[in-house]
Amino acid sequence: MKLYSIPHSPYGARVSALIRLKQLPIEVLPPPEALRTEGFFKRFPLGKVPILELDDGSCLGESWAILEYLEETSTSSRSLSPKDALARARMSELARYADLHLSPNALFPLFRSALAGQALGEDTEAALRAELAKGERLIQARGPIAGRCLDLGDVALAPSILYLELLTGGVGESAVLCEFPAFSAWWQEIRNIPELAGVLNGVAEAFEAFAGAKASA
Ligand SMILES: N[C@@H](CCC(=O)N[C@@H](CS)C(=O)NCC(=O)O)C(=O)O
Repeated sequence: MKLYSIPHSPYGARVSALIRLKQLPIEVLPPPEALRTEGFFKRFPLGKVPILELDDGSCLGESWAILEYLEETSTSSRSLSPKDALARARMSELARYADLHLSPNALFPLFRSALAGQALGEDTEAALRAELAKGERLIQARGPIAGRCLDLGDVALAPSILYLELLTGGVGESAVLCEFPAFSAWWQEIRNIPELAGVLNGVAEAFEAFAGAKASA
């Protein structure tokens, strides 16, 4: 199998992290067609990376679908999905928080402000805190990673928090995240997991290059 992604993609980073955590023999490559071209859309109907190309040549898009597929089908001894149905539902809840709450309501506006070189407006700051407060409650309910198993929910959320840091200029921990103790402690645990730290550091470097290129364009 192959994973097509771009180096600064937070969604691709989720899958790269899973590949490392489970030591899967999947090569991570740039997409074989340029993004947003007719050829890309023809081959990959959703028009986004990451894309997992299976051994029979068929393709699967959407990072969460890819994570679940790899988790279910790989023979790795490391499980990232709890056996208990409620714990599994809470894992998906965290991923959906990242995709349906934190990203659209807070990170995307932050991304637009940061790339335009604008200071954060009051609305953007308020939305960011409101979304982090939601995450704080979810993370508190799940408890520290040390007391349970790292799961796909943690893996899905981690790149979003990296982006929060990059976009708010934090190093190690952004000032705004410090206001949320359970979230902050979770982030420190994530940063201490070598496979995750390796992937996140790679995304941070790629983002700096991407943002630098945008700024000088
Ligand atoms: N919901 C999708 C989001 C994927 C996504 O937005 N990918 C971005 C890169 S981070 C992309 O492909 N952008 C290219 C474009 O929009 O043309 C997922 O979870 O995989």
